[in-house]
Amino acid sequence: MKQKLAKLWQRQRSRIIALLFVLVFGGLGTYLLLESHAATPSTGVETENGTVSTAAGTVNDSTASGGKAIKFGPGNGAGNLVWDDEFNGTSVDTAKWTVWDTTLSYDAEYNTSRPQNLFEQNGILTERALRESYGGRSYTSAYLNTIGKQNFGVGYAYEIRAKTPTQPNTSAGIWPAFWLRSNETPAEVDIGEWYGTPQPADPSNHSNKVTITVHSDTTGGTTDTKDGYDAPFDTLFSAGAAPWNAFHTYRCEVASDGYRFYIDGTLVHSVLLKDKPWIATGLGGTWNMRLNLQIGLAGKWAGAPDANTIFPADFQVDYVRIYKL
Ligand SMILES: [Ca+2]
Repeated sequence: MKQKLAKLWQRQRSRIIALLFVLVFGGLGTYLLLESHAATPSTGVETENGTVSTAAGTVNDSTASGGKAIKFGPGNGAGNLVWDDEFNGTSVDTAKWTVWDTTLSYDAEYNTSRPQNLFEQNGILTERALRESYGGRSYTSAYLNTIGKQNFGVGYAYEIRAKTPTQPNTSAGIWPAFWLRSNETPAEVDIGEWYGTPQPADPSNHSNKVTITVHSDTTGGTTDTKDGYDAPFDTLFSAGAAPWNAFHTYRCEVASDGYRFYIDGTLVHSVLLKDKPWIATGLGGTWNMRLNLQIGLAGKWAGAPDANTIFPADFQVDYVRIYKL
């Protein structure tokens, strides 16, 4: 038997090695394929590291997301890309965004389009909040919206990849947000809001969390019904990849049965029609996007900056993308 095996080995050595190679690496390849191709992304979509991907696969996002590989699949890259801004230019694309030069009644900053407050560089859009006297306000910042320039409805996913400035103890009053406002109804969907140090006006303490909220009515009346969820930083992100240190993806899928929220491809919250029938109004409409870095007012939501708040505070955005589901 031993001799037969030895002869077989001598005659067929190369074939046996080749067979073993196919078994081991073929199996591994199939495993990786199944593991990483939960859904096929659009081809030609820019990957997380800024190069163009023409094939489905796992994106190694080692520099930006604390070493975690990000998988394509539901909640991260699923669907067909129908609208995007990768921020590869040198100024904001005003065909896609309106840049407000204005104050707003519910926050403390003057929003400007000046390069001090808003710039695009190396594929990143930066909204920069400053502590300075300007137009009667003590702070300046930036506010982008897509009103009248993009109006998708149900059946789309809205995704941002961003680094947010709020962090413990040094960001009171800093309030970046990526959100949707209905074009037809008073409904609002906050895909992500990030609050600084807790303020007296915020007894539930939204700091150190990603705050996700669906509102029925944010016109300022008392009729607002809302569903909120605070996703805590410490359970979402590893210590080296806190949201002020690393880019992460935040996504909302607006489907006919409700809203699903994902962070770095993981489903963290759902607000579904079967549980919350009041969301029907918003789901019947279309949406514009808001991308802004507000500064809170004393005694009001988000609160005001204090002596420890670090300026400039930068809200950095790698991309905003809309996918058809
Ligand atoms: Ca980019």
